[in-house]
Amino acid sequence: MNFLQCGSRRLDLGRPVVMGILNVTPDSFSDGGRGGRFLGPDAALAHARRLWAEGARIIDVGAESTRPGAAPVSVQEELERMLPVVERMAAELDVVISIDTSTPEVMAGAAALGAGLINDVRALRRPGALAAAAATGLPVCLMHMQGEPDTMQEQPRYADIGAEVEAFLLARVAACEMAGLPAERIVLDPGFGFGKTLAHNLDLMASLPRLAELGFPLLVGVSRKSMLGAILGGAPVDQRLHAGVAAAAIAALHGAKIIRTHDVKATCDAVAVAAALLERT
Ligand code: PT1
Repeated sequence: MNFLQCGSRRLDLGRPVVMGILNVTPDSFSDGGRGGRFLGPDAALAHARRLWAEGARIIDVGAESTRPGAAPVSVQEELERMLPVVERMAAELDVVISIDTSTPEVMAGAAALGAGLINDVRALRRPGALAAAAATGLPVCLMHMQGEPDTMQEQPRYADIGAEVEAFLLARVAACEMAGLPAERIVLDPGFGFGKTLAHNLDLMASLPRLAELGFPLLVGVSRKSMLGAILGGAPVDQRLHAGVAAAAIAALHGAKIIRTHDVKATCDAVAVAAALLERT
């Protein structure tokens, strides 16, 4: 039972795996806002090959930035950025293709071209998303977010973040089951940095073992995020590698099964240390 059937590809989650990030947005936060880095399918494919060679077993393709302050993109633009890249990846790489999208049309289109996992930071709350995701037959990652990306960091508030995130995620699991998307196809993600202060993110990291006990594979993404910059006393995005690797090891040790990162090689090594420890207990 320790695997996820991702379309034609089977993902073994007996030990934690690394998901590499492939942005096909012009404004990805981690390239310092220079933009345009992985826009076209050729450049995207070259980067995907590198993520795979470094050890990523899932590649998460995103055409809409969801970092704090990001503006929404049109459905048309998202489709035009995402679909050609998914099509080429499915033909040329033996990797699980995850699509980072909240858009029903993108879910349907990318699934038809060979995507293996739907990663939705809005946990299928957009109109039509539950039905579209269920119809693909693919597994989905349901993530917790308070608010929407453009304003979520303005006033995040929780009484008990661990309990609230758990209640939200379980409510989304119930909505999935009602829509014909069974629990065996569900991955959960507490959503680090999505409507959370540093203290909230740290409390959430400490609650990972409890979330893992719900019995769903947990996905964690902390790579290069501002929580790491804050811990380091204001480190800019290009100075957060080591903190991100440390946080990935801690998340894996606390039960995360999928670690989402820009820095695949270093994160694979960190996860291997956590996995070695986990196998002794
Ligand atoms: C994530 C995630 C994601 N993160 C999943 N998908 C992003 N499942 C995109 C900051 O504080 O954690 N899980 N898709 C990127 N989002 C952010 C959020 C980027 C916060 C940066 C920050 O700097």
